[in-house]
Amino acid sequence: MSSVFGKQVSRRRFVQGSALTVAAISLSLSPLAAKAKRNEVATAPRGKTGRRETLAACPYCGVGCGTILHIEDGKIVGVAPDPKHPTNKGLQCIKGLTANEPMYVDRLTDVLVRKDVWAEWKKPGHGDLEYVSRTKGSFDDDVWVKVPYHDASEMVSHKLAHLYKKYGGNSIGLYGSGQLTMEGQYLETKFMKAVLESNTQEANARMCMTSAVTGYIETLGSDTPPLCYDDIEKADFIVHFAHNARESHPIVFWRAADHKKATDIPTMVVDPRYTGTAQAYERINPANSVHAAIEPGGDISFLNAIAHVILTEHEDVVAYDFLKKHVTGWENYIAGIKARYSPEQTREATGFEPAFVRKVARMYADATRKGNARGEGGVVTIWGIGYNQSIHGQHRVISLINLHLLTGNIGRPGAGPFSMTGQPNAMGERFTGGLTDRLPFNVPASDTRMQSHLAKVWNVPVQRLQKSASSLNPGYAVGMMERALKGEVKAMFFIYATHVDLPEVKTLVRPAMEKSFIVVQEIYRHAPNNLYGDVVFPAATWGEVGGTYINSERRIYVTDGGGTPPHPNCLPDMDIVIDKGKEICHLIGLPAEKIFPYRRRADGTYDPEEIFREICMASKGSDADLSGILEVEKETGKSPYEQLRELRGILWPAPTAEIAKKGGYARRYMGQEEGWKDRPYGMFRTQDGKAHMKLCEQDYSKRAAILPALAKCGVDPDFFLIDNMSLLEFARDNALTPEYPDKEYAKLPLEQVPNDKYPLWLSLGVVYEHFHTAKTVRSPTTRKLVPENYIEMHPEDAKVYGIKDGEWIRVRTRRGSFEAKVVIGNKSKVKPGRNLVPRGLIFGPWNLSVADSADPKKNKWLVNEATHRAFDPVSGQAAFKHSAARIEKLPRA
Ligand SMILES: Nc1nc2c(c(=O)[nH]1)N[C@H]1C(S)=C(S)[C@@H](COP(=O)(O)OP(=O)(O)OC[C@H]3O[C@@H](n4cnc5c(=O)[nH]c(N)nc54)[C@H](O)[C@@H]3O)O[C@H]1N2
Ligand SMILES: Nc1nc2c(c(=O)[nH]1)N[C@H]1C(S)=C(S)[C@@H](COP(=O)(O)OP(=O)(O)OC[C@H]3O[C@@H](n4cnc5c(=O)[nH]c(N)nc54)[C@H](O)[C@@H]3O)O[C@H]1N2
Ligand code: SF4
Ligand SMILES: [Mo]
Repeated sequence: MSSVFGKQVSRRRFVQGSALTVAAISLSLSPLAAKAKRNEVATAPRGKTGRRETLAACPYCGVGCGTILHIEDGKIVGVAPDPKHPTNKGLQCIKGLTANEPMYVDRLTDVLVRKDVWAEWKKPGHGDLEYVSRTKGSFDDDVWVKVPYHDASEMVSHKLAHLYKKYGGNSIGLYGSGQLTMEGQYLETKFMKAVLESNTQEANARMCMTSAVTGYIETLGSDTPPLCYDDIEKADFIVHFAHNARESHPIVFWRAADHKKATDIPTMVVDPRYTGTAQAYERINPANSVHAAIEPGGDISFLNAIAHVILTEHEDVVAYDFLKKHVTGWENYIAGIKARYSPEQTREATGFEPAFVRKVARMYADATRKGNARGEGGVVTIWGIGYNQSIHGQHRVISLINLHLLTGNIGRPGAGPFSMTGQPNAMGERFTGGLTDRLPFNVPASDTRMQSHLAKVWNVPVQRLQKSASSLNPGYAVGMMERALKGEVKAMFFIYATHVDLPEVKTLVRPAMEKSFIVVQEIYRHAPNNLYGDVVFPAATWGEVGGTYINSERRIYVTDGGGTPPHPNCLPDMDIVIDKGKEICHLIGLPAEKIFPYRRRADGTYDPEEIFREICMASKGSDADLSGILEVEKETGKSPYEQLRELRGILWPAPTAEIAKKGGYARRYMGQEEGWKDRPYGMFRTQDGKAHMKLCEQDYSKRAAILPALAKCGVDPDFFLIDNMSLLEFARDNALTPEYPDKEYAKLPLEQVPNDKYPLWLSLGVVYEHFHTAKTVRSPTTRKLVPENYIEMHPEDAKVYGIKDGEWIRVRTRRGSFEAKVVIGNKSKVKPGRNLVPRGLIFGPWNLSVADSADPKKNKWLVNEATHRAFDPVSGQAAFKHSAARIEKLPRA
């Protein structure tokens, strides 16, 4: 792939080249891929070799590619794209195609308990039930004892039941995952909110998507991307905000690039970096491809300025009729935009010349006119997670949706605001209520109707859900760590999520984990969570366990586990949660068998499809109604998973049999859910049925007022953001970032920069070849392609600093530092050398954080030592893109 990526490939051949390369890889990986191309998928064993094929969703990004697993004697020997799957149509990227490789290295097969924790438990009366290990920070063999699963599980349940009784369930936290199956996530919510009465339930989705979640809810009333991938091919203008789609969501990018190539539509990439995404569009047609190289953090001003030009120069595309009928808040919005957001007024924040903003606004208006004329198409804005990861993330999302509402680019095919999901099932996490203050089926935990309904379905007194809903977890994921550091959170589960994904690993997260009782579910022996785990349970993983995922377009799809876990100790994550749930129910006097009424199968595991049926049943009547799937089962005898396989996924909601048979709803709002007679809302999902506009402001003039206080994070150990939420609100309301570089020092040689100055923007994100930090770095193919931590730097900056391509440097912020190899330009000898950064900004992947070694004594690439814990006060999302940094040369060559 890398030979195609970022190198000189003709415009014409680029898209074809990408596709052909992928097909070639898939064929070379597995001879059966050719078979798959002929649309034959057998799920039964094939021949004497015990070789068979099963269907699966890719375990990595939120595109949600359909794959076919080739399994031989219990081992997954190849992964091939599913040609029948409507998402990827027979294509996949290198990560998905090699997803089997990391299943067979460094696997954890023993249940591990820290020796001192086990010794304490073995004391008469079980000793101190609040004992936390003194050996944390190391995963050396000699600090552990191997314990039978049920003994370790019993100990954990006793300790948690003790904490529940003494401090209340809210003292127990959980950090879950958008990579876990929906069935597992749903059970976590039942376990945390109904059994433990805890609201301290968080997930890595908090670092990823929640600004999109709260932005959608605030404007449209529901956490729902209202469009689907097919709208890409109907759009007249595709815009990406903080989205390096070519690396992060390659199949979606390839679909958009194919569409551009076929129809010559204009595109815009709004990103401070000249990314591979922006470069590739330009290779297709430079005349209608815009790269808006925005000043970091200036997006709200840019969007407002586009609105200003539309209002003043293209008023014909302002959708006044639609606004009057279906939208509130637009008058105030328009008045504020006209008063404060002309291209001239926003020049400093965006870094753009007014003529450039006018050009872009004209493109937006022209596409809107085309869409209006056809009754289909217009503008599709896709935003990445770089966009959500901001202290004013929710306001960024609202501003983007404002522009769609203003111009009526919503509620019809081929137009709309499209939030890409990061992880394969981050939407499942949201759908099943896997976050603080949320319940399953897209409602807040305070929703009394859903509380009563779920209490009945789950066989728990409604008071338990009331209790968890009224318990507080201020600051969400970061807040959970601050509360743990203060001693309010006493225990935390880590399930399929690593703590190194959080900001301030060294100054916040690890100190918090040292103080708490940590229960880890993991697949790798040398995963960073094990360093701080008191107990570690080995899990079976993707390809070995069954269940469903929801991708970015709301498509629920099934993964059929077919591989054999490396050891009988490795249980599905879902099963470990059920076991804990039942044990704790017994200890605190709840009817375990009624709350978790699931039968074990012959092999001792639980059947995820049984949980999926419960989810469909419980969702009836909600915004996320899936009960049509059960009606189809009644009518036809086809099980829910069979339906998902046959249709290659169903887009939620699917409230009736007829709709479920059609594959669910591709689009939402403005009556697009045809045939849903009991639709529980009007044109939008808000109480009044209208979309809500709100002008979000950006004002840098006040930033000096709060920056000194925010600079205390990670430096002053007594400073907690959960006690200073008004600071975050102020920063949010003025669309600030947690810190700003001391730019006046950016063009000076390193030795002339005073020690307390941080002249550069530091931005951290993803690289194409790796998915997060655990699997692709263990996969030989992808590890070889990008083996080392790197940092992109502008050639002029490098010259001033006396740094050469390929040299190692240390990047330092006020809170911590990491090492990386410098990449200069597209011709760098460091792989991959794909994106170009502007002067004054350095960018690195977070994916290689523990690829050198997770052991703190050796680990030098841990980027989240340097990041800032500040988060959006409503969405809870941290600002991984906006730190201020300085650099130091290292002696290594
Ligand atoms: N290869 C690969 N793909 C992945 C993942 C992975 O680990 N590897 N992870 C998945 C997950 S969970 C996620 S969340 C997504 C992430 O996917 P993306 O959001 O596309 O990726 P990022 O690299 O985090 O950030 C996107 C861009 O935001 C830009 N940016 C930074 N600051 C600003 C700003 O102020 N304004 C604007 N407009 N742009 C800015 C950055 O320069 C960067 O190019 O990828 C998913 N897909
Ligand atoms: N600096 C910086 N930090 C970031 C980001 C960024 O852009 N910059 N992005 C953020 C975003 S968008 C996200 S989504 C998060 C993602 O963060 P995470 O999703 O937490 O990252 P992973 O590296 O995938 O960690 C998954 C963990 O689960 C383990 N695991 C793998 N398979 C299984 C399994 O089947 N069962 C169990 N129990 N465990 C398993 C892995 O070994 C690993 O330890 O990171 C966030 N952190
Ligand atoms: S990582 Fe994303 S784009 Fe690549 S194969 Fe998997 S789902 Fe598809
Ligand atoms: Mo993410």
